[in-house]
Amino acid sequence: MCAKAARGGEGTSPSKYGKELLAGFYRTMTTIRHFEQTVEKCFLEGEIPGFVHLYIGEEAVAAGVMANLRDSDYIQSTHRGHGHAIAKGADLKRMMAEIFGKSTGSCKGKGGSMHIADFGVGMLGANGVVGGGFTIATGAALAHKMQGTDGVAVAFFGDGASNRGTFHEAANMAAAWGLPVIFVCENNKWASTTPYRTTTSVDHIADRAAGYGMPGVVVDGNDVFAVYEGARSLVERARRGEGPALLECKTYRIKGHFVGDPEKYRTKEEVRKVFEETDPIPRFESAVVKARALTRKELDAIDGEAREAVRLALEFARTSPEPEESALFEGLYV
Ligand SMILES: Cc1ncc(C[n+]2csc(CCOP(=O)(O)OP(=O)(O)O)c2C)c(N)n1
Repeated sequence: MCAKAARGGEGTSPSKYGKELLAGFYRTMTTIRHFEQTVEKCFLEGEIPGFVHLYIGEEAVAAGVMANLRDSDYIQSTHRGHGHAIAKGADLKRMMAEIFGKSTGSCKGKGGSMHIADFGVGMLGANGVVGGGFTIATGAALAHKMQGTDGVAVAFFGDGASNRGTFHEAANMAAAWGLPVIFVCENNKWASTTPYRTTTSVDHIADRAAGYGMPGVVVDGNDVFAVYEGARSLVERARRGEGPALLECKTYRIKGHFVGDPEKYRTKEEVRKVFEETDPIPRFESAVVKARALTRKELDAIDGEAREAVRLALEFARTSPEPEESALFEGLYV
C-alpha cells in the first residue's frame, strides 16, 4: 500500500508576504502572459519559424517555484518553456530573438522556441524531447552535491512526460543518492491530444513519489501562493541535504498544444469555463487587492512595465539580423 501525496500550501493569505515578493509574483506572471500573447500573434502572422507551445494559464507554477530559487540553482525546462525561462530571469530580448531565429538569440537563432537556454541564470535549457529533462536536472543536482554547495536543481515536466522511463530512472537515482532535485509536474490535464486519465494509472502524479521514498505534494497550480509554499518546503529540505521530492501543480493548458492546433479533442466551452474560473492572474489580483497588500494602481504600474519590456524584446527581435550563412556549422559538436 503506497503513501498518498500530501496537499500543500492551500489557503494562504497574501498579507503575510512583503510587497517585494508579491510584486515579483505579479511581474513574472504578467511578463509571461504578455510575452506569450505576443509570440502567438507573431506566429499566426507568419513572423516566427518552427513550432511554439504556449504557457498561458500556467504562469503561477513558474512564478511560485522560481521565487524560491537563486541564480546559482539550476532548472531544466520543457518544450513549453518560455515561462520557465522568464521566471528564472532569462534575457527577454535574447529569448524573443531566439524564437524569431535571429543571430542575437540566446542560441544564435539556431535553436528556436524549444531550445532556449541561459546558463548565466541557471536556465539549462528547454527541451524538445518530452521527458528529456529529468536526467539532466538530476545530473545538475549531483554537481551541486559533489561541489558541496546547498544549491538545488528543478526539473519541470508535464503529466504526459511522467509516463516515460526517464522519469522513473531519474527519480530512483535521485532518491538513492539523496540528490537536491525537485521534480515539478505541471499537470495541465492534457498530453497533446490525450486526456490525463487515459494514459495514467494514479489519481495524482505525486502519488508516484512514494515508490521512490520521497515526499510527493499536490498543490493548486493556478494559485501562486500555494505553489510558492509547496515548493518552498521542498526546496528548503533539499538545501538541507534531505534529498529529492516531487511537487505536482494542478493546472490547465488554456491554448492548443501548439499554436495552430485545431483542438478537436475538447470543446471551446470547456476551455472558456476553466479559464474564467481559474486564470491565475485575475485570481492573484483580487486576492492582493482584497487583502490590501497591493493596490490596483500598483498592479497596473507593474503590468505596464511588463508590457513595455515585451514590446522592447519584440522590437529587438524584429530589427536583429538573420544568422550569417557562414555561421551554419559554428557551435556544433562533431
Ligand atoms: C520523446 C518524445 N515523444 C513524443 C514527443 C511528441 N510530443 C511533444 S509534446 C507531447 C505531449 C507532452 O505532454 P506533457 O508532458 O503532458 O506536456 P504538455 O504539452 O501538456 O505541457 C508529445 C507527445 C516528443 N516531443 N518527444
